Amino acid sequence: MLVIKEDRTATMEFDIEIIRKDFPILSQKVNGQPLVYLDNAASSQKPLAVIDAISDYYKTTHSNVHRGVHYLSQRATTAYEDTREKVRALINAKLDHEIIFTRGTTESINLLASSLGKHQIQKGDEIVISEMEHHSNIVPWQLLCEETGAILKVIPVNDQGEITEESYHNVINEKTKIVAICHVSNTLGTINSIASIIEYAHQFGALTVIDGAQALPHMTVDVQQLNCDFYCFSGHKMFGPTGIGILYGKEALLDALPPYHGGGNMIENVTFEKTTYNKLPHKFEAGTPNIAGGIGLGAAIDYIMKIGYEEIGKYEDELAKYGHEQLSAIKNLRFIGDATEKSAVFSFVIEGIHPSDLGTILDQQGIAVRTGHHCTQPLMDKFGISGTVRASFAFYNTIDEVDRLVNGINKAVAMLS
Ligand code: 7TS
Repeated sequence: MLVIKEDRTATMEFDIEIIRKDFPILSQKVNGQPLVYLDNAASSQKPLAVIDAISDYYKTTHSNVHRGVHYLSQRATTAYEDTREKVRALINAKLDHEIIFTRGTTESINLLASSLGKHQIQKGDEIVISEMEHHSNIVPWQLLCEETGAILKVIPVNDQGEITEESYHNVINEKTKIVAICHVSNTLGTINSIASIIEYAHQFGALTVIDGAQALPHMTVDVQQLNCDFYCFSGHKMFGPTGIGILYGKEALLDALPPYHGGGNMIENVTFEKTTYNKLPHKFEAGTPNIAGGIGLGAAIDYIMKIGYEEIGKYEDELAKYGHEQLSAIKNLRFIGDATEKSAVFSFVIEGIHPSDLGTILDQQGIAVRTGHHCTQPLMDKFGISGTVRASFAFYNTIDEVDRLVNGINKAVAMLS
């Protein structure tokens, strides 16, 4: 039953059959079997509401934004800017212009590394990341270190795939200028205690950059409560389109940063002698943006809010609990990452079986998992493996699909052993 409350929060008695009908891609067969899509950490599927919003935009509204006086341009601008407000409300930012549209988490972090680098980082400064970061929260900081002579410091994770307070405190000191950490690990599923990580970083005057790519699809994020300086995420992992993402930053910090890309829309006035820049958020949004992507992201946010994070969380917790129990019963299966606070992501290896062989046989049964290093090669090195099989769940997955996965693995093991 659907009950839309006025404040658009928790609204639906979670009916998985109704929800699955919203995602047309899920009802197809793959290799003769009903698709089981368990690659949500790489990218999640899109509800009709998102697909229709993009299609309707191109059918009725398309025009370039921000520049036109004519009807379509104003309509497109309004629709695009509505999403900025929806994102602000979603993450409880104070101001609309603290929300910068980017292409995704990767671009958001590169923007920061570039602009902070020009502005605030000097030789000998320290930038702290963790061992569980995605390559997109490693390489931009390495590039910055190469350019400036800053030093990259890494917080190790323990055998369960957690950052302990002690290991974190050991790498922070007065030289730390930036702490860049994921909210939720894409490989381990670990949910980091970012509120206390942020609080401790601030005691040393360091800026905090949170990679929230794997958080927004599953849980409420409140940037004011977290008190993070910057927070980054991608639309396509939260049921929205590819090619659109968000950089949130505190107003004063964004104001102080130099622009990232130069071009149209980001300027106030241009002469050959000197250019002055537009105000926030446009200063960081050069060129024609991904308008349809922005509008699609707005529809994805509406969709998430219609179900409510509370309902999503409760349902995914059940999936995770059942998945953990069932996978644990498979002989010779070893979880990579078994944190106490964990999302519905299972990375594992099975003794004597190569992850890609297992993934291929699962695919033959219509089950989509990801195999490999998941863009976390240093983490694979820490665990002494080259890759894992990763099954990552979303709220449209079912208990039945956990069973299909477990049966599929057992079948693969019988074939490969
Ligand atoms: N940070 C985390 C924690 C991620 O999981 C990813 C993508 C990114 C950053 C980069 O996001 P993008 O949208 O800019 O590409 N993670 C994955 C994954 O786990 N498998 O494929 C992409």
